[in-house]
Amino acid sequence: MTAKVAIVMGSQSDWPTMQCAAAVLDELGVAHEARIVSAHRTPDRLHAFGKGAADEGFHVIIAGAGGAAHLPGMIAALTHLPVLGVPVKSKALNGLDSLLSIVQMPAGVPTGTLAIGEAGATNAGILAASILALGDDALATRLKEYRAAQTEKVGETPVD
Ligand code: RP5
Repeated sequence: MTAKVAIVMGSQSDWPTMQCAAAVLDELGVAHEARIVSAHRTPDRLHAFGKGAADEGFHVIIAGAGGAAHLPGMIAALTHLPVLGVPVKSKALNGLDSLLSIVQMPAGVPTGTLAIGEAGATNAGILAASILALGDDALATRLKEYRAAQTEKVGETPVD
């Protein structure tokens, strides 16, 4: 299966967070590919990835970074594909820096911005699947089943 979702991250240290996106995509049966692309340490790789992502066959890009998190925005500057940004929790500021770096894009170059950390990575995976499901009925069915199973797990009363 050709990967339609790219999961890119600024550093190896982002992988434990970004694995949550990979995990939910696996659960939904969506092929994906993960790469390390640093806006600051590998700017040429960033440029090549952003310019070439559509030609590589990707339809959605999930980009996670922490601190001065320029990766999602720079990728969005280089491609027309939807970019979902995941603010990775930083050591110094707990990810607030990452969130603000990703969310405040100038008009005309959007990044969809998710929550800080693992919840954001999981939701980026689900959102990527939702986007692909617009043109994939079987995936839409799996997504509805995933949501129904999640609802099913919520008890009506708390247990000790
Ligand atoms: C960012 O700097 C990365 O996305 C990562 O979240 C953060 C720290 O990177 P390392 O110093 O752990 O490689 O570019």
